Amino acid sequence: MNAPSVAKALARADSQAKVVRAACPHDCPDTCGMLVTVKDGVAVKIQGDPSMPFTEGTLCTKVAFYLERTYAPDRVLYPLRRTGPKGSGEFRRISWDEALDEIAARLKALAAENPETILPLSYAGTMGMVQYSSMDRRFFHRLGASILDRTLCSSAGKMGLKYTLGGSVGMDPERFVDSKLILLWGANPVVSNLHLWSRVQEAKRRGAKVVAIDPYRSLSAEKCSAHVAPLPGTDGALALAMMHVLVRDGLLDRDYIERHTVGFDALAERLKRYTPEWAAAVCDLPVAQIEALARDYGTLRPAAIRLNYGMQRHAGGGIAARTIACLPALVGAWRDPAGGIVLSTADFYGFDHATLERPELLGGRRPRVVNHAQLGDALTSAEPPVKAVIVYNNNPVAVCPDSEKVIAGFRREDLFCVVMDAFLTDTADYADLVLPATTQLEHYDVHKSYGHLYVLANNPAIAPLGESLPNSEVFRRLAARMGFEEPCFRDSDEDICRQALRSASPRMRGIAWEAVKESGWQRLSVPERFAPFAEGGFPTPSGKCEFYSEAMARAGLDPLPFYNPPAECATSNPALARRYPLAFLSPPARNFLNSSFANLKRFRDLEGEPRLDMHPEDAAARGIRDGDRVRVFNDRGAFTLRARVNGRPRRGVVVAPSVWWKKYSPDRGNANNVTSQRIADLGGGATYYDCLVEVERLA
Ligand SMILES: Nc1nc2c(c(=O)[nH]1)N[C@H]1C(S)=C(S)[C@@H](COP(=O)(O)OP(=O)(O)OC[C@H]3O[C@@H](n4cnc5c(=O)[nH]c(N)nc54)[C@H](O)[C@@H]3O)O[C@H]1N2
Ligand SMILES: Nc1nc2c(c(=O)[nH]1)N[C@H]1C(S)=C(S)[C@@H](COP(=O)(O)OP(=O)(O)OC[C@H]3O[C@@H](n4cnc5c(=O)[nH]c(N)nc54)[C@H](O)[C@@H]3O)O[C@H]1N2
Ligand SMILES: [Mo]
Repeated sequence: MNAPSVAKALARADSQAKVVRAACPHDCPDTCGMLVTVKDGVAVKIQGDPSMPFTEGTLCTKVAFYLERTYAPDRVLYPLRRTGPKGSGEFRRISWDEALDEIAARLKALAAENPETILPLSYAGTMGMVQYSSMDRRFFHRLGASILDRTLCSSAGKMGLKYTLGGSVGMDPERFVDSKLILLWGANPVVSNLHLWSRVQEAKRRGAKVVAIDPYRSLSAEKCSAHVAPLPGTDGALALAMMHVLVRDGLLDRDYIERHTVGFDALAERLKRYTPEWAAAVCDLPVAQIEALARDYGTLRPAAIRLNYGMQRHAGGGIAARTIACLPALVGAWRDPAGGIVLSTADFYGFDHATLERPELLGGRRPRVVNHAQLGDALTSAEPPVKAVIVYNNNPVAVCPDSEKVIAGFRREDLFCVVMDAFLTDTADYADLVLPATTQLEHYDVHKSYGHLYVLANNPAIAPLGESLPNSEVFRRLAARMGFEEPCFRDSDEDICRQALRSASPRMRGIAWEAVKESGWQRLSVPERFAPFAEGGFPTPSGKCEFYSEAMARAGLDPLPFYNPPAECATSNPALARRYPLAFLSPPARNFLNSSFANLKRFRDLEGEPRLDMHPEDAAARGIRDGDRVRVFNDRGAFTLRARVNGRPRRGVVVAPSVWWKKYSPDRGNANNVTSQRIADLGGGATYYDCLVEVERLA
């Protein structure tokens, strides 16, 4: 064909193509609107929805290639039964009937004895309400299975904010464009919150000062106006000293404090001991830097804080998040839509979780609760033992801390293990049965976000590949086999979408499934220039920002902010720190999404290989040169990677961007071979970044 006729043919084909409105399912604050072009039943193009105000037509480097994930050659397309030993990854194809019959029979037998021996293992592989937490929750509630406390990511900080602000609420991320001071506190938006980063850059162009607070010179920190690099886990001390300066120098909004906060006098008294000199020693920062940061925070208006979860993955992470969340009320930053703090916006939504999950199906039973961050212990020493796990939306062998224990659990011959996934993950290798899961292009869902204020719909663009099924359908079919007769087990996915949005919350006014499905997205019913707490109205018991928390006092906790140090550091545990002097961080890698995408060659090639960023002095002291193979180790385990002596981490800190699959890593190890199962001070949260190690050069 000549050029004009090719163009004509394409135009004809284009006219037959349809465009489907979808939502990115990944565990990321941006929850993007997507447009999927489908021709002859095949998805041929994916793009950011240009009409969606937060997405603005752009997708990240990962999801822009989501079609490669959906059509990946290593997709699991049929139910599989393991043929080799646990961990071998050897399987043969079986039918759905064979798989489901066997699962139902095994679960029935266990439930007849004690349903608590059954444990669901799911996390955030997809964030859609249907595939994340609906039919599955109903199923396990009805069964009376052990309850999983999903603490891997955000529980500590979430709890800290709840005590202080009343929930996962905060400033509208879209308003960062108008801020004059932005603190990126334990946040690396270039990597993990791209559409906030574009707002931060715009603010910077308009003259804002942007400060990164991070022990690591991240891709974001290197583009900021200033970089403050405290020791990991010392953020609470830094915030206390900033507050000390604000009070000492009278850089306060007395009127806001008077009207919208509780406990200022007690806080001011408490702060006397937290001088900049004290914090300088704790954080290993110059006193002048702390003074300057506090002065900027007390004088530049409006001031916005983007707090992210990195800083709360420490033993003191909950209290640290609570402490930082006190800052905006002291200076009245909440008065302006472009001032305040945001860790998560999730609690602005009023989705009907009770209807989605049906806790009443427990029928008065109160099954034991298993902390996800302590899965290794649960699988190796819980009483009664865990005898069956159903894994979906989760890759625990790669992502849970203290992997050697986790793997010891998954290796147990007497553990019945089902993994539902689109890929043969590190965890799937230990499964007795693997069930093929659909990707986001193949099922319905409805989404909220923890980084903006829109509801999104996901319409299926294509039919399920192979014999893959949505999670909801697997649990629907299992429920039928188990003889669960409650009508909720027959709800369709669209029924569930409808139920999710049925809500009395005023912010959900005018939002219904049929409309969102059509438009793809809808903003919560809040003003465009939303200043949620300009006039107070915090969702705390007092309705105010609680410097003093009565609820904490009642729970036996210190009701005022205080410094809660990491468990693994020189002051908390000097003997450990002598053996393992380096603080180990394993934050998100740019081209992976937790462990998702890490099986796909494109993204592994972009990341290169597992690497350890080091400070030159720490490297030199160990005879390590750039490019050397090194071993990271502590009492919990060890793994191997390539040293990059690039000065990105501050002295005393080493950083391994994560989460790599073990089977694609040297010696089949990753960061979680050294992380611990210790939980944080609040919310039972995981403490991945509270971890001391030593590093040695490999010959
Ligand atoms: N590309 C990509 N995007 C992601 C993810 C991913 O894996 N890849 N993960 C998603 C998920 S699940 C989440 S929860 C979110 C947010 O995920 P977070 O884990 O909050 O990640 P980041 O925003 O990258 O911020 C982490 C930064 O915190 C720093 N940090 C670590 N410890 C401390 C500390 O003690 N104090 C301070 N001040 N800083 C510290 C790290 O050096 C790092 O630069 O990102 C999501 N987005
Ligand atoms: N060392 C270290 N460990 C970490 C972190 C860290 O920073 N450092 N980050 C932690 C954080 S913040 C988080 S949130 C957790 C994340 O832990 P997880 O939520 O387990 O996230 P992923 O590793 O992405 O694994 C999700 C799996 O779900 C699958 N999946 C996706 N969609 C579906 C679906 O519709 N159905 C089914 N059945 N499966 C699906 C994906 O293919 C993938 O294998 O990891 C934690 N682990
Ligand atoms: Mo997370």
